[in-house]
This record gives sequence, C-alpha cells and structure tokens, in this order.
Amino acid sequence: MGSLCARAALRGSLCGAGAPGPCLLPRHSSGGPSQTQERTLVAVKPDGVQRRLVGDVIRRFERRGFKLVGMKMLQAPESVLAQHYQDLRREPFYPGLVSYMSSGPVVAMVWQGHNVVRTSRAMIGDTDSAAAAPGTIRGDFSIHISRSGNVIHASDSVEGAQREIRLWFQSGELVDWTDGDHHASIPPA
Ligand code: IDP
Ligand code: MG
Repeated sequence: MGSLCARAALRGSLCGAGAPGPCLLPRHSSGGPSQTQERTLVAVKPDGVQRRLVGDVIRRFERRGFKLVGMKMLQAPESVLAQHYQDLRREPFYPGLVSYMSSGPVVAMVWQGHNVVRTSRAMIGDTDSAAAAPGTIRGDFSIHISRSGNVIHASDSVEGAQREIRLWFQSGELVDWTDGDHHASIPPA
C-alpha cells in the first residue's frame, strides 16, 4: 500500500528538461493539496563503502519509493570537503572529520521525492551513533560518531541540499527520467 502511494506520488514528477540541477518542484495533484518534489544529497562515507553497505543504503531508499537521479563514486577532494563542512571548520573534531572523509572513496547520490530531505534524515538516524534508533542506517550499522565512522551523510535542509548537490555534482551528471512500464517492479516495502 505504502509503495503504491509512493509510486503515485512520484509519477509525472520531473525537473524541467535542461534544468537537471537541484530543484524544488511544484507538483499538481488531481484535486488534492499541491505537493513538492525535493532532491537531497546522500553520501555513503568511506567506512560505509569499506563495509559493503552501499547496496543496503540504495535498497532502503528505493524501497521507500525515492528516485535515484544521480550517483558516483569518488575520492572526495579536500576542497569539496572544506566547503561541504564549512560550518564545522572551527570544531575541534574538524581535522579528524576531513581525514576520515578522505580515508577512502565515498558514494555520492542524489535522491528525489516528496519530503526526501526530512525523510532521509529520519532514515539515517541521529548524528551520534549511540543515540541513533535501531532501524535507522546509523542505528543499525554504526557504534561511534567518529572512531569507526557514522556510515552516511544526508543533507539537513532543502537549502543545504541544493548547495550540496551543486557542490558534489555537475548539472549534466543528474538525470531526469520518467517511470515507464517497469514501474510496478518496485518491491513492496
Ligand atoms: P550530520 O552528519 O548528522 O548532519 P553534523 O553535525 O552536520 O551531523 O556533522 C557532520 C559530521 O561531522 C558527522 O556526521 C560526523 O561524521 C562528524 N561529527 C559531528 N559531530 C562530531 C563530534 O562531536 N565528534 C566527532 N565527529 C563529529
Ligand atoms: Mg550535517
């Protein structure tokens, strides 16, 4: 049932052609309140990649009904990390954070869907692994905020997501695609 609703919510919801960058999309439903389609940046951090958790992360977002519109593996340049974590640069843990994020490749993704920013934050769980609820990604896979890593990043606001997507992806690396006949193959949640 939930997946049916998610599929219905995604149908016909696209960024404008030629404008594949970050966007907040108005969507007009038939008779109901207008909804919005958001995009957010999700990144599996080096510990998550090394622990083979990329597939599990993708599976969780797909089963929730979100649409993958961009994905790449990369060794994050320090310049990107410096901008990504600019608000944390005065924190005592900042050097360790940059070193952790540089310790191996990350898998950066852009996911699209209704309220994807807020929902993805709920799905990844609390920043502090010890406080992350079981069932969340951090709550299932991480035990320490910094020592072994907290597995995943997700943007924490719509504005932050737009900034982060611009930072990590060229506009041409994002793909607008439409659900076709194979849409029903989304597995039930
Ligand atoms: P978030 O990742 O849940 O959005 P932020 O506060 O934005 O949390 O922090 C970014 C990242 O910085 C965290 O995911 C974690 O890797 C690291 N971090 C945050 N606070 C601490 C800390 O107190 N000690 C060590 N690392 C931290
Ligand atoms: Mg954050």
